[in-house]
Amino acid sequence: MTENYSPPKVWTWDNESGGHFANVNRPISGATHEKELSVGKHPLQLYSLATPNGMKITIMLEELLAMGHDEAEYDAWLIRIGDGDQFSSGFVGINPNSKIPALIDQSTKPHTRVFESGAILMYLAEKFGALIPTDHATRTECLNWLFWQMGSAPYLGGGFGHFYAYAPEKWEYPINRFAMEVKRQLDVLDKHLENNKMMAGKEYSIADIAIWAWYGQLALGRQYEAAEFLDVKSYNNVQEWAHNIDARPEVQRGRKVNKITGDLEMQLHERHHSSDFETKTQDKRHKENE
Ligand SMILES: N[C@@H](CCC(=O)N[C@@H](CS)C(=O)NCC(=O)O)C(=O)O
Repeated sequence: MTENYSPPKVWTWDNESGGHFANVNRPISGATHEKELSVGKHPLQLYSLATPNGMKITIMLEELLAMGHDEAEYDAWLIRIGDGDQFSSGFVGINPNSKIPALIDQSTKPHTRVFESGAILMYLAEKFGALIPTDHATRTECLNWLFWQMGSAPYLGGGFGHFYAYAPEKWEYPINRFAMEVKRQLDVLDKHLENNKMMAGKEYSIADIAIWAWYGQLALGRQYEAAEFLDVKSYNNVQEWAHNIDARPEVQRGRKVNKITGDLEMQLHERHHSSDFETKTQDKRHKENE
């Protein structure tokens, strides 16, 4: 970024703009290469990576399975977005927007494709009649917060996270602007959670799963190494809610699926069977290869 930049009349694509993800970002959509997606035997086929958006879905699926919904059995295939897997012809066929997560439900005829993490959470909640309140008023409150998350997190990830952690240099203006907004959002959550145990009231729901994946993890110090900068510990109600959700075994399992960074015992690159958590995390794989 140059000082005193004045935009040209017509924007043109500068391949060398720098920063994380510059190699996969393009101003055009569509496939860059022909490649079919792998398909497993379970009803649900998930194509994803354990980013906050990806982990919402694996947490939801682990919650559904723990409740006894066997039809929520899933194969989780790894999409390495840093390598451009989201631009394969197969992936673009199920999500023309080339972003993880994307899901195929093979139990319907014809198969159903679902993309956008909020839409996937709603699809699964409605399909199984779980983790979404049934009375209209509480359901509406759940959807208020689910859509709040979908609209708000781009300021956290694409705004604050990008400029604080990923941009080629630290620029004060965007960091200030997005830090202010993220702190305002944390305050919105903190005030709501003062009088509500969970986002939609008393019961844990898809709104909690969606918001926890972004803001809960931020509060727990797992995002952008920004815990001190944003003083996340000062949001006491968010802290309590985030720790409560983090303690759920289903959340702990869901966090591991399609994870390719961090501690080896937390990384389950692909999940095809519930026993994979015991036998196929990367620490076990490394031991096998020793
Ligand atoms: N609104 C979408 C956002 C999905 C999204 O941004 N996914 C990112 C990873 S968290 C991605 O796939 N990025 C790849 C790319 O931009 O090429 C959702 O919630 O599903």
